[in-house]
Amino acid sequence: MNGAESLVRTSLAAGVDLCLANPGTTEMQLVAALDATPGMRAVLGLFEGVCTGAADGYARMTGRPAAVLTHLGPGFANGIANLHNARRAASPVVNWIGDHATWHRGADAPLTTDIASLASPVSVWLREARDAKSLAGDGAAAVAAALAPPGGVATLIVPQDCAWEEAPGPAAPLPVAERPAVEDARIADAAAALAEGARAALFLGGAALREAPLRAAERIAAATGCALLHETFFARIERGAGRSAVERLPYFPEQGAERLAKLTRLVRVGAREPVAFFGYPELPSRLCAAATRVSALADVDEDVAAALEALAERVGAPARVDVPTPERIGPASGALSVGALGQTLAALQPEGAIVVDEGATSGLAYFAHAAGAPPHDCLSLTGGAIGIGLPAAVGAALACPDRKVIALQADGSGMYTLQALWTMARESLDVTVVVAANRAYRILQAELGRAGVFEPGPKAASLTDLSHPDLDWVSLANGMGVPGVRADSAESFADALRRALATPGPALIEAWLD
Ligand SMILES: Cc1ncc(C[n+]2csc(CCOP(=O)(O)OP(=O)(O)O)c2C)c(N)n1
Repeated sequence: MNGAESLVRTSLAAGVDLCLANPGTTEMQLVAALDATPGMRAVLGLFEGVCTGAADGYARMTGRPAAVLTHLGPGFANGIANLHNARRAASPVVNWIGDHATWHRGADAPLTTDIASLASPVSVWLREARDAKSLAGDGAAAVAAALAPPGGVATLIVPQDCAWEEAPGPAAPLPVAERPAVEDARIADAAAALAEGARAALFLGGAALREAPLRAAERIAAATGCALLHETFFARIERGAGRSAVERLPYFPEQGAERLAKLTRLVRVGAREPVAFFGYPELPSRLCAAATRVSALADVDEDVAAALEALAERVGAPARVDVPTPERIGPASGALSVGALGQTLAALQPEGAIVVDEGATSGLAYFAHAAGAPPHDCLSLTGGAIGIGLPAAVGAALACPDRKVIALQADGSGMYTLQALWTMARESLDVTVVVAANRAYRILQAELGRAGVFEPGPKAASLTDLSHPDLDWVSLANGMGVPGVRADSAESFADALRRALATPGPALIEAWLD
């Protein structure tokens, strides 16, 4: 077999059974190797950012990497923004980037690029294959590196001669590192911190936001009176009725700092210390007050779940606590406001839904309402690079074909990677897309105000407005094979949503906001 086939077979044996691809000439041997390897699924994305965002969504739901196949520096570069989000989500992803044959690089042909310099900022591991014989081993190392806690982006650059030359065969999978256990001193320190009661908080993120560790956190709170907060932008949280309703740290720095102001201790659990999303004049980067002592029970790459269990035991937590479920109110009526949209979506979403929230300013009301919705997962924008929502929904649907995926999608962000709709149609993915059509970069209009621009000039107004022409999401969806419908009242939105949720396959609702 050639090097390409040895790489693909090795990766499949190591648990990678999905390749999200946008290939070119330098990847033709790899493309053929996908066919030569039964069990490896290949899915085409019509823009590389769709492939990388889908790999992120897939990893968040499976804990396993997909392979992303892209074409030299320029193709790969189109996927970087969503790899940045994947990096922030600690999602395992394996990049295979095709490159010119080793001996052709010196010719400086048109697509020649310094791929490593593009890939290194988003990669925890980066290697350039040297020859066909070692390519399989490189592939095994890439998978192990992506899976090393807490998970990351591993990039393998594959010069085309390494793919086409003879290889000895696949390599064996490599062992994957375990999450290290937290030493006892940190459990003891956290227990001492929580003796401060309501003036202490557990700050939860990453692996702590799953059902079991959150339950342990609730037990700890019941025993100590500490507050429970979670990071504003999380990779994945398991929430809804019967599950812990931890409080989300507010986005704006003034509100975040105010929430944290009275704490004497903040104990991080799978989360980094909270900082302001942006720097503003007169505001500090850190959100915690200077007097607040910040410590770690467990860092993002450590065994967060076991640490919480050990802490629960240390503080004598009750064996179980019943968390009150917020009331689930019915669908809204009347005008289709952001609040009505969130209320209606939370009222109708089915049990087990995976909600990809890139709703931006239209997502906050939904998130509050959804605490009372049936148990579900919610994925958010971890790295601030907009354009993850629709691709991540593709990845989540590929990961979990038996669950309904709902993409709550702000219109401006959706336009970055709307090609994902085509992949939803082609792969018959069960995704209901709700486009929050406010026809503006609303958050930037708010940020203009924060910058002291209360009466934007014509240029500032035009650069934050999405009308003239209005986007027609129904036509955009239909043009990519996804049935689309517009709703302009709470009632018509509820009707459209009921229909979409009851019908398998992709559908798009353009929620024309007031
Ligand atoms: C890749 C990338 N490009 C640009 C930005 C800057 N940016 C942040 S929010 C935003 C507009 C968001 O508009 P929309 O998605 O419609 O949500 P809304 O604010 O209207 O709720 C832009 C352009 C960004 N965060 N990431």
